[in-house]
Amino acid sequence: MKPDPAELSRLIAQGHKRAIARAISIIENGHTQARSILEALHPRIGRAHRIGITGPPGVGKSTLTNQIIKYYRKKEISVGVIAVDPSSPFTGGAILGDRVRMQDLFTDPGVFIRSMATRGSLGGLARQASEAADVLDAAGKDVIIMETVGVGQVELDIMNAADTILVVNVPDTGDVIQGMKAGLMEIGDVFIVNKADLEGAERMKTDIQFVLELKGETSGWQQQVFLVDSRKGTGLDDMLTEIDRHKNYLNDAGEFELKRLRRKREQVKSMIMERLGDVFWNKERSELLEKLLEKKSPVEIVDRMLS
Ligand SMILES: Nc1nc2c(ncn2[C@@H]2O[C@H](COP(=O)(O)OP(=O)(O)OP(=O)(O)O)[C@@H](O)[C@H]2O)c(=O)[nH]1
Ligand SMILES: [Mg+2]
Repeated sequence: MKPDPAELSRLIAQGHKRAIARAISIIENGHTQARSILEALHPRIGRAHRIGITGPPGVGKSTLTNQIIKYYRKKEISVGVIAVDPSSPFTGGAILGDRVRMQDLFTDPGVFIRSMATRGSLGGLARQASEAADVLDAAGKDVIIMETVGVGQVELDIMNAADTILVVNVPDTGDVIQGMKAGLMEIGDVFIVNKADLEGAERMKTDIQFVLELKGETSGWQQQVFLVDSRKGTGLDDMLTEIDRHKNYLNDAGEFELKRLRRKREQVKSMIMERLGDVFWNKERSELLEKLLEKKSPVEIVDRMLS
């Protein structure tokens, strides 16, 4: 059955869980239908506060996400979660563990949790995750959490879709400078040393603070480090207050709007690339490519095909 984009969008706007799931699957599978759905949803996109959570594997991002969801739900703020795992070609694995832990939240109509994994090319994943967040935004979720594991380029791209970025570390993450090299120090708005119950947490906090001070303040926002025990829930209040404070800062500084425009700009560019590709690769050109492959270098083929 082909869902009618208009009907699907209507259901999404009502927060219908199955319709949301359906739309995200369509986006994930790269169907051209995704275009009409996103187009129909467009007037409703742009309200949500998008929080990105990133950091090395196993630092407690999902446990923290769980706590953040509970905090917002107590305030009757609705939450959407997208857990992205760029390293796994299948949906499941580590995220299945998250699902079990988050089980009590699945029945809450104010919460929607979805995991996304790469299907082949990593290139499309960041855009798909961003579009999935758009769907949740249109569905009326007040807060959208995007959790992604790792420290690579794809993760940084995914974090581009967030308004507020939390960078999570643990006492034994090792070299803070490593995280700095990976670009995490640059992108983080709020730094968290999770597993504060473990030895060396204070030290880790001081190390990160030191690096942040070295770097200096580059915008109007001074990043701070918070010690948290996500399992017991200690240290969460200060961190959550900081997240809200960052949201207010973005609003006051006009950055919320700038980020929204930046996302839109990237989306347009990406869509143009995609459509140009669709138009370009007709039957004739595809056949010509096959013919040239054996004899010519890539540059020669490109020059010939674009001439
Ligand atoms: N001691 C301690 N353990 C914690 C804390 N927070 C989370 N953990 C444990 O750390 C392990 C990993 O937690 P997750 O929340 O799955 O970590 P994650 O960063 O989401 O992991 P990936 O998504 O696989 O990268 C689990 O066994 C948690 O129970 C904490 O504050 N203290
Ligand atoms: Mg996780």
